[in-house]
Amino acid sequence: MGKTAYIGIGSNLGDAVGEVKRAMEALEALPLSRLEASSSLFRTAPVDAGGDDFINAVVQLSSTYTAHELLTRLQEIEAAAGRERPYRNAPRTLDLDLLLYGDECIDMPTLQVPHPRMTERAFVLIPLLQLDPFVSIPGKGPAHEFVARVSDQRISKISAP
Ligand code: PH2
Ligand code: MG
Ligand code: MG
Repeated sequence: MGKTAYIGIGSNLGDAVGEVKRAMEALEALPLSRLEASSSLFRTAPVDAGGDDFINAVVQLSSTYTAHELLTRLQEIEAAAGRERPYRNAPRTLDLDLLLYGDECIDMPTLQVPHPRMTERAFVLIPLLQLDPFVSIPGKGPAHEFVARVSDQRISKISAP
């Protein structure tokens, strides 16, 4: 059923572990989607951002939403978690990013897929590759080819598997 979506989850404000786990439950509860897999939770150093370490994870959904509909659902879950946007890359209770949506390439002001910075971020690549070591990024190539370039970014697994 539907397209394979990968969603990046991040939090570095408040109960970050709890926020990420609750976000996974909210994503599991979405209609028109099925949660196929969840990565481990990782503790990661902030990249181009201030504040505390982040907790990051990636989930795989199978979804029959359009990409924009799914984006709206993600924004609703962020808002329900009390997400505020005082300035760019401010510490956040919850950030949900649509990383990949099947083989779609979307470049609109409201939505860019694949996520334009995902190949530069260990906190996206490492959990993503845990879910699918062979995943390919449309227009860019196999995700694993980018890992060596982010080896200076601190990331450590904090939960099973
Ligand atoms: N998100 C950002 C900017 N920097 N750094 C880490 N470690 N994790 C994130 O989720 C993150 C970030 C913008 O959304
Ligand atoms: Mg983000
Ligand atoms: Mg975001």
